[in-house]
Amino acid sequence: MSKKKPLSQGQRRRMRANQEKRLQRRADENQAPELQDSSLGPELLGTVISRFGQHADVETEAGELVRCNIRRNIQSLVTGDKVIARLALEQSSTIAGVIEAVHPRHSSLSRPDLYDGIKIIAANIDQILIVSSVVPSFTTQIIDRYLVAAEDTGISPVIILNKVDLITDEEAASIDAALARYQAIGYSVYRVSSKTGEGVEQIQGLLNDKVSVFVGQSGVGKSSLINALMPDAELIIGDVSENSGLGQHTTTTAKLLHFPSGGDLIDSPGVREFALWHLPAERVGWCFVEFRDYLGTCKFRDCKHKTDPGCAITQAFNAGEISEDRYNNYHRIIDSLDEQRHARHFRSEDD
Ligand SMILES: Nc1nc2c(ncn2[C@@H]2O[C@H](COP(=O)(O)OP(=O)(O)OP(=O)(O)O)[C@@H](O)[C@H]2O)c(=O)[nH]1
Ligand SMILES: [Mg+2]
Ligand SMILES: [Zn+2]
Repeated sequence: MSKKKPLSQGQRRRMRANQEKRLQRRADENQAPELQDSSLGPELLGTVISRFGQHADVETEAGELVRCNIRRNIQSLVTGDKVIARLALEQSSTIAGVIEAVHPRHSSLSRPDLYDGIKIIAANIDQILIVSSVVPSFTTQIIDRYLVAAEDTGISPVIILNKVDLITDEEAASIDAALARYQAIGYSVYRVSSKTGEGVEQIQGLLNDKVSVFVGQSGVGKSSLINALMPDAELIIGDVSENSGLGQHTTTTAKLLHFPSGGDLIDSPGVREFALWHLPAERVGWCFVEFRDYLGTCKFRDCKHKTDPGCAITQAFNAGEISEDRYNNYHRIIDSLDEQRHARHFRSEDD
């Protein structure tokens, strides 16, 4: 196997820009005939199941799945969006309709991306299932980042540890301790194995009548878990690379599936890092739920909750009321906000 030299940021950016141009050109070519009003039927209500560039698969209220073009005036369209669509009266290509408008969202989960700005992962969701596992690696840092995002949007989170069949005796104690810390601050934690089926039934009970999005690092087994919950889903699952130990980014676009006993599941592509620089530092502090009682009681209003004198958060940490792991992860997030904002700033000046 040949080792490729990693691309520089500039190279990646140029590749990406070219790719986007190509995609846009293709979309423009594709769009022509379907957009004429006379060839379209009446307005229908639908749900976006998946989005692919300039197209989206929409499920109509009648349960029909149609691939649609997206009107150019639509700024943002993601899985879970409720839309108004019109179907082509005569189907001349694989594109069977047009999305005309998007209904307001009651919720959305988003993350900032260095290249694309704020990226919305899915819309109209009721519950975020944060999936983690020992393979590729168990890390509370990414769990805490997702918890912050969930608290910020007000969508209730649940923590799921998948692949419990792979936990070694050496790892067990520290993982149990980490999960117990989350339970102590009020989060629900579930342990499952999509391979052996252990714990899967308990997850089933969480999903009825809700729209749940599965998020987490690539390779933790989000798609595998959905397959275990819904054998008909037949989602493609990937390998965890033996070289890098990381997931292969198998799922490339979010997809909505209907759960047999009511409720919807959204599988989402794994991330390597979940950035939060769209949030002000103060908001991040508020999103650490166990900090809330102390916020506003520090001596200085602009307290960084670190070495500042009279810091109520640091006092609570020293008194053992805030865990070291959460305290450290909070500061990691705060430090990264500055770095990532700087990187983005640097990038836009550079363009
Ligand atoms: N041993 C074991 N392996 C599992 C389990 N669940 C998933 N895997 C394996 O983990 C690998 C990754 O699974 P995926 O379901 O593709 O992971 P994902 O989170 O959807 O990854 P992305 O789509 O890249 O975000 C596959 O090789 C699965 O077979 C489990 O409970 N136990
Ligand atoms: Mg997947
Ligand atoms: Zn403070």
